[in-house]
Amino acid sequence: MAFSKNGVAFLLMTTLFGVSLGTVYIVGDSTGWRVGTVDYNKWASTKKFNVGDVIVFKYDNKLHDVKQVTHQAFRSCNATSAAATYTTGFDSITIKSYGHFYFLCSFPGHCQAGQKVDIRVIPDSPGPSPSPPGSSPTAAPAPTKNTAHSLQSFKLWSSLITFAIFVTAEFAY
Ligand SMILES: [Cu+2]
Repeated sequence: MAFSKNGVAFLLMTTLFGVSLGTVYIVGDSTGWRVGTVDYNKWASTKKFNVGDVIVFKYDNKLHDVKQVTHQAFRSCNATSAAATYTTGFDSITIKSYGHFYFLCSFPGHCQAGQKVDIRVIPDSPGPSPSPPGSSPTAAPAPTKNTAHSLQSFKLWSSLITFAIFVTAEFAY
């Protein structure tokens, strides 16, 4: 009985921790932010971004940069009126709201060659989605649960600590 109680608490805490910590995504995973090597659209399509997650751009800042732009500028690879510019070579951007976040490299030709990424952040559960009869089915990309190796160990670690605390607390009685 004590175990199942612990189990429930463990799951609960893990969930809470998981939500509050968010996930860290390194754009392009081990390759990072480069030109001509990673299909960033494909990369992003395998992820389920949430508010609180952290997007990390890792790159050689002599060769690349990161600019946040509008959808239109993203499509045309126009970096002249960027909303934000990052140039450290290791830029962490925390997602603070839902929506699309468009990033590109402003070095000549890089965006055109595919160094651009659309970070799409949508709520976890669609909720009571009002789908009017006869409406065209929304072509939502299949949420492939490929949660990547993007610092998953971080989450695991916090879960283990939580579990340890619970075990300790149980023994204290
Ligand atoms: Cu570049």
